[in-house]
Amino acid sequence: MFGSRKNKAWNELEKLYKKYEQEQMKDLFANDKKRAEKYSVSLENMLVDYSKNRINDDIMKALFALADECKLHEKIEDMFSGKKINKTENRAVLHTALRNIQNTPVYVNGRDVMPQINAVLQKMRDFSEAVRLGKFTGHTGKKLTNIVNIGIGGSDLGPFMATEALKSYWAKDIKCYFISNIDGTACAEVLNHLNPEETLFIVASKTFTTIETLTNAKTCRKWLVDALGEHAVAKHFIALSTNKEEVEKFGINPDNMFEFWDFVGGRYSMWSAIGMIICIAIGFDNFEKMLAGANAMDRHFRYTDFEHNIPVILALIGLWYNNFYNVHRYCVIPYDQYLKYLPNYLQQLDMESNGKSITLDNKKVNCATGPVLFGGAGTDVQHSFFQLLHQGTEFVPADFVIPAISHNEIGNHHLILMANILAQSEALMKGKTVEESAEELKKSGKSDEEIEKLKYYKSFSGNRPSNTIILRKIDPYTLGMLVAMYEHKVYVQGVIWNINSFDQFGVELGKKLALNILPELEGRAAVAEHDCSTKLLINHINKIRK
Ligand code: G6Q
Repeated sequence: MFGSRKNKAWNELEKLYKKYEQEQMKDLFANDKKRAEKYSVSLENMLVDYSKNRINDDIMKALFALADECKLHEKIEDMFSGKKINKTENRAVLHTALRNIQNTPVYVNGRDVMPQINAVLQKMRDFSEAVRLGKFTGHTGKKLTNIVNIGIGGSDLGPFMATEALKSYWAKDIKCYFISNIDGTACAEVLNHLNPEETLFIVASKTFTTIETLTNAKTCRKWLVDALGEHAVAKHFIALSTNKEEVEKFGINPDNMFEFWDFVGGRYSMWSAIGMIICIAIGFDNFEKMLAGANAMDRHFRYTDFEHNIPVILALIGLWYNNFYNVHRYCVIPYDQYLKYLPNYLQQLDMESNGKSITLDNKKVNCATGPVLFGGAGTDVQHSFFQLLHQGTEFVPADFVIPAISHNEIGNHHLILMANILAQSEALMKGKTVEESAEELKKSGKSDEEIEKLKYYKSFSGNRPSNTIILRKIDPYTLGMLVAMYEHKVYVQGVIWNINSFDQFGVELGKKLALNILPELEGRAAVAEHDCSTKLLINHINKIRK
């Protein structure tokens, strides 16, 4: 039994796909000098140009009709107002309340959540300022200048991406480190460089039961205790969690715990206490600016009609390729070194949220859901996977993101960077015909024979879509806007596919199986019944390690 969307607008879009599939973007541009104006939208200093997509008015109209038929307005309201839209876990989804700077009440189970959110924000302000000012010191009285976030998944990727993105706002004497992987190398490589007297460990775990984080935290704790003694723990360890009991069991004083709640999903949690390392690095005032930027995007998303709504437009265009062109992949290319971890962050946000096959009505989906997302910083990636973007057999929709002003305006670096991003999206859209390629070869003095040999290799099909997102500068406010834009885009797609974007049971299966295999590797249990491949691999590893 299938249960996703195959409604009137969907059928209309299927027809439009057949009708317009061969349409060339370069013709659309040639025939409409105002196309870019028509298909671009802005919010404050952010401009989103979506004109280089395989769309026209009929298609956009049908996409907006699809959003209407899926009751998107209502679903947006459901999220903001605290309805339990995470149905499989019976939870509200309120990352937007974490940045609700208007402080309007938001109710969960009849209780306004804003007072508790504000109280934790105040506690975060006090603590981060105390660390930055050297008022909260280490056990031996030294300033805590090495800040280590121990967390994984949602408790790592957001804070890591944002802290790196805002590096030019870091306090001069503070350095930030991240330990996520259970691989001992992750711990060793960070601890090797640090002086325990100056190191603060932030154990970031919503559940406080995640094996990677707890194992890493125990290793760091031992490292600290070996150097400074048991009493030092209170001055060098804090916890960010929803689970007070487990935090206490681990030996962290509840006074050093910063709380958040089950209505904050892991991958949506960098706005909560999970953002502590961001606060310490850039200061609470800047952290608040990041919240304000996200809030500006929240209000835009909630109150703007779909025709001018950035997350809605991006979601619908993504869906157009995913479900009608059957292109189940897309890439995000930030042209800014500080944003280099944005694709890693978005991989989790998008793929963990929408990599689902069962609808909210408990049926199997009847259309493709979340696409594969990849990316990397431009121009680096132009010299790796862009070959496939330009000349591979299938197109990959791309988001190009760039600030107009760099934090490091050295010589003409930034102008070259911007020239590249613009050239790439133009080249992908226009392509180069075989005739143009032959003409170019002729002009460069090639013989007829050489032209024949090379003209196909040097031609480009073009008609490859992209969005270009221009920001003013990567500052905390702008970063907040950008991340919230992607969060909402993912939600819109989830609504249309009728899936729950807020659970992640797929991630949990592997965690459980690993717990069964661990004793077999430790020699505490005989190798049990597995498939013969897993058994062979376990036996082989055990033999080598003997
Ligand atoms: C995110 C997921 C997942 C989670 C990690 C860490 O949405 O739930 O990535 O963040 O598994 O979980 P803890 O924060 O509970 O350690």
